[in-house]
Amino acid sequence: MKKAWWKESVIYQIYPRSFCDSNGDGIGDLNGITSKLDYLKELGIDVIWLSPVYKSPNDDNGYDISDYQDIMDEFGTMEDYDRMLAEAHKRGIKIVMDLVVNHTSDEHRWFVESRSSKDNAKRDYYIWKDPVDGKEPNNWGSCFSGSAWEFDEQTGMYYLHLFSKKQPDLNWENPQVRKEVFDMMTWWCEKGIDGFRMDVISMISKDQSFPDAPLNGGLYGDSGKVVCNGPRVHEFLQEMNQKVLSKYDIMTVGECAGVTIEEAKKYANSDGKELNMVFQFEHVDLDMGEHGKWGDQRPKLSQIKKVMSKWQTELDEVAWNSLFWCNHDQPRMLSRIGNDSEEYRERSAKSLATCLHMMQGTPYIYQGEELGMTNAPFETIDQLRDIESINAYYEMSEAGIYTKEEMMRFIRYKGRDNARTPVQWDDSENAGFTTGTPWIMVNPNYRQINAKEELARPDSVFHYYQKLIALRKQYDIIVYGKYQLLDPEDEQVYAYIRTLGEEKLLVVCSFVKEEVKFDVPEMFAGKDAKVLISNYEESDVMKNGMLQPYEATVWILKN
Ligand code: TEU
Ligand code: CA
Repeated sequence: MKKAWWKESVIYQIYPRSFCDSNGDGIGDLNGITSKLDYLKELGIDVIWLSPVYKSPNDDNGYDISDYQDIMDEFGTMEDYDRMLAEAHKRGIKIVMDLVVNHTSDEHRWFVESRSSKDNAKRDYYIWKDPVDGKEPNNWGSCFSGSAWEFDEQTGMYYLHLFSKKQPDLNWENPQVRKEVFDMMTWWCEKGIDGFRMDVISMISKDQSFPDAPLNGGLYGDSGKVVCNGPRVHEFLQEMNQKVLSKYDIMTVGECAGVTIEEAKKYANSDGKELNMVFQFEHVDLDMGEHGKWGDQRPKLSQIKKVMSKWQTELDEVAWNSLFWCNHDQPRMLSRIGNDSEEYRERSAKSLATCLHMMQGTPYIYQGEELGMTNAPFETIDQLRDIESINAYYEMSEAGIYTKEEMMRFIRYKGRDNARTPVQWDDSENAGFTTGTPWIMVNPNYRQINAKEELARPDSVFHYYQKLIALRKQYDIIVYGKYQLLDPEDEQVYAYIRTLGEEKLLVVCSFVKEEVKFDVPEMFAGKDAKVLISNYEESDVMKNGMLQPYEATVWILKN
């Protein structure tokens, strides 16, 4: 397999609003990030993926961009940005920017012009349609509730917005739009950034017949089903690759909602014509309810294993996987499929981490995951900040699909704000995140769970992550080895083998609080396998085949 720096890197995602506030206004900012670079260096990560920091009216926390070449007021200035980039590079840390080009903000000057008249030169930068029988052009729903079409009085036409109505979709069919986007990307590359994470890049090419979408139990058509992996998406990405990406030594990861294995082999093919890797979402979409995202049924471990293993084996040698449990759109995995109780939180966090970080692909850590941060106990709707949760709460309850109480329960389990509570730095007021009033509540468990405490204790979750990251750099087998799942039907233990040449790795992670039996595979039984890492001081597995609660242990065997 071809080696590459981005295959051997560990990436850390920063959601700037919630990371660290340097000036007491309650909002995380760039200088806050700069002040924590030494912390990240100590953790050992190689790359930061920075969620959007561009100018934005913040309808969707920066994913609605009004100027791609300027910095959001609350986050600081371009000078602050340049300093952060330089300080990161000084420490050998790379920075990957979030590229949000499926849509802009409705306050972007392109849209302001586009909506001004039917014959404006930028009219065709966005997707405008006449009403059909006085109504929306088709049944598409927005990912943030309601119709995906907004009627604009001024010209009597609808524009498309797959997300909020303040996020109009760009018209990628227009070569001028593509040129603007590519020029903007080049500008950032010339500045010296190290790559792009591409927001909903699988949605940029729309079927020009704009067909209705299946209803799937919703009030509107499930537009995701018809806009993902559209007819020209690969053509557009190949053009982007030729005109921009191929000219720089950068990494790219496409956020590809609705991606299948077959599609991923195109997006992230090792021939390098499009992107380096994709984010797929099958493993975090297993707990979808009857009406899409909202529900609180935990997925079964066997389902998770099936999905993860499919991606591990099918992309092997053809494309490259990204590995993640958490991001700013997902609840904390520790609360979702792990155990966040006081008694088992740490073991469970380490078990989840081991399970993911020993796989083939590039691992992503979401801020606070390395501290074992958990979901937050949101009780009332006014504690929430996320447009997705707030809109869904009202839409679902008003339509009589779920009660408000049910929606609050689902939001507590799955809402995006779980990931967006401030990073817990220490046990002082507001977890040391800000000296002011935080823009979103701090998780009250910060007195127990915080970076200061984690850094001081050698057996903490933080130090465990540090070790996992270091191991990946020491052992090629962790990065490149072949993956083979053991016991697919077992609902308690996730175990697999990695192989590279003569070397073998055995990864065994318990997902339960009971002691459970594990059958050591023959190739390891009675052999002189060395423990690489474990969340217990001693493992009994090789002695009597018993796993302790949430035990995770990895053995290496060199023939
Ligand atoms: O997310 C795309 C996306 O598919 C989400 O709407 C996802 O379905 C949802 O968050 C799951 O709860 C990206 C960004 O990651 C997200 O933060 C933005 O809100 C969205 O695009 C629009 O830019
Ligand atoms: Ca601030």
